Amino acid sequence: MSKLFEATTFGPYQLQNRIVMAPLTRSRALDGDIPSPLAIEYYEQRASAGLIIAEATQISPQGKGYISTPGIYNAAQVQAWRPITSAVHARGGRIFLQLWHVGRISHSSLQPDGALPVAPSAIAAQGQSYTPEGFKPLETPRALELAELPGIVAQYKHAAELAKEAGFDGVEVHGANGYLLDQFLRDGSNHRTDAYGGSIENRARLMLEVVEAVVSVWGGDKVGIRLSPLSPFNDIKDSTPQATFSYVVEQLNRFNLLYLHLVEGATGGPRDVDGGFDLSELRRIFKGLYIANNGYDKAMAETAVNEGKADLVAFGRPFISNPDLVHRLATGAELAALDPATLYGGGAKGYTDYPALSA
Ligand code: 8OZ
Repeated sequence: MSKLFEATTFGPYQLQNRIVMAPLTRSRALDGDIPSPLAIEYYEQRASAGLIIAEATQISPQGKGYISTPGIYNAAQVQAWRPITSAVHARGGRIFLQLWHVGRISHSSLQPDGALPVAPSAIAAQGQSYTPEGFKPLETPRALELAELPGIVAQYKHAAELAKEAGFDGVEVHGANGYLLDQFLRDGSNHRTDAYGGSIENRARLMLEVVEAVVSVWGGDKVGIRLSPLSPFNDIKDSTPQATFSYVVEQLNRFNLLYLHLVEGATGGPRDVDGGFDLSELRRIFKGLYIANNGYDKAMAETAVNEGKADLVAFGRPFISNPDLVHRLATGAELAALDPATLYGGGAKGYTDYPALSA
């Protein structure tokens, strides 16, 4: 057997294997951004992953951008997350929570008091928002005031504290896929002229302050970050991605983070995207563990781990339709196809009813 299936040390934890369940938005949360009770069984079924990174979870009502995504900003949400983390632990698994603020990838119909979504600058992303009234174009967001930024950092810190109360083993800062922290980082979406815009140092400031705040709650050895340097997802653009991301990753070393998790291509799309970008440079700079993601199959994952190109490999979509993905990969069993119609929203169908082979 290859290293992929062997137990491994992960900061203070021992994982069953090097296979990670990637964070996956499934849009089954209840009113009040309460995780669905179905999520207990859903995550429990997938607990043979070495690590589960639970779905992107908004740190505040303002951080929400899609219907039926869960939150981690109040006591009712903590109560609903607890049986989820317990169920995973009872199966010998580990589970982190992904902390999320969507920034401009939202719509006033999803925001408190119908306010505009917030962002570094009043620049709309091209795209659609799935609102309670169906698809609508993304709106031009309101640029956050300088005086509001400490409040954003405080939202992340509060969410990190609640994630601890909810029994998670750690947290992942969602710095990827064109959401708020990525919007600040990139010069396509950040035209600010204050200390949070302009130079790469300034554009990276909010992300680094957020990481510092989250690390103050958890310690660096229980915090990871996800970045997507090559992904055009959510209309994100940067004129100098190599310089931007090399700087950020070098600065992240200050916090002795547990891991860096990269989407190695277009989110949910091809690995092979143009950009003249050398991802291995980021690997070289970063001092913690590396989780590789995007379009891996068994052979690619084994090669990456055996050659030391990745410490762990995160699988997304294959985990949706294969709750026992680790077993299937280990034995070479066929993988079940997923039903795109039940990806987002609804109930148990396409969520907890994909069978394991051994069932
Ligand atoms: C797909 C649909 C909705 C959200 C991400 C949280 O890209 C997401 C997401 C993906 O990180």
